[in-house]
Amino acid sequence: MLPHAADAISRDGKSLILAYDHGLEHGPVDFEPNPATADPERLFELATHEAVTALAVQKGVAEAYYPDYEDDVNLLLKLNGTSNLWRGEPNSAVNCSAEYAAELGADAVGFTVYGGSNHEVEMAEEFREAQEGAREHDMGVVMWSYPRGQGLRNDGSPEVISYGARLGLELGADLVKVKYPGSAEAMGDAVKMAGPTQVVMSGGTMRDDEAFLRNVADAIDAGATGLAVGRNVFQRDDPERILDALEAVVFQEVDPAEALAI
Ligand code: FBP
Repeated sequence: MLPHAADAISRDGKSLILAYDHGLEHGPVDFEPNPATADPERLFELATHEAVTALAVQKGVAEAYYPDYEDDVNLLLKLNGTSNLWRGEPNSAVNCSAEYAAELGADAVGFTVYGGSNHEVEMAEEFREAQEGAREHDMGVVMWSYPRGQGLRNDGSPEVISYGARLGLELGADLVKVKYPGSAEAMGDAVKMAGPTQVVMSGGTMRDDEAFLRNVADAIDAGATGLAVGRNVFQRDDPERILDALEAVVFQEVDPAEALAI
């Protein structure tokens, strides 16, 4: 297989990205189910689990904690992000440059694009700068492709999610992260639209272990290369257990019920 720009944050062509930008995007409320996870150190420790191929964080968290983990954790530095304290048409502030991400030791950069927002044009222009900066520094590019905003009636529909996956290819992402469109068939359509851009599903809120793993298994069967997950792992009382099961489902393609019994 030819090398892929996402290889630095993958294992055998698959990715399990632990997302931990929630302190910015949603605030402390996301740490309430498992208060220990307000401490970024807990997440860096979790990211040393063999299943995890990269940890996605914002600049400030990387500056403070990554120096102690650079040998054990692959860094996916999120370049934009905005708090929940602010209301308005979906948009995201660029908080970090690709150049500074490279200085911090990032293996890849992450960038949210809200296709369909009134701010889509400026976000695509900002993505261009991030993507080209990442290419100069040999870092992978992960797009959080979350179409939403005034122009969209149903941002969770399979058609819109496929369009979001396609934006990843068109704008030059190596990996595009989309919400699960509700079925393996719809995920297969999104994967087709993304072509060589790998598709990973987003984790969503915490719920039943087996139902969650079943969606992951269906997404993999449909051609997705893994997932980027936050709350569905770190909000659990025993996040290591679900990481063990995810490792079996994503990398060994073990059936979810069996993976939970390991
Ligand atoms: P989850 O797995 O917890 O859903 O996290 C994925 C993610 O993309 C995070 O990186 C981000 O903080 C959050 O979802 C944003 O979700 P939303 O924009 O839907 O509130």
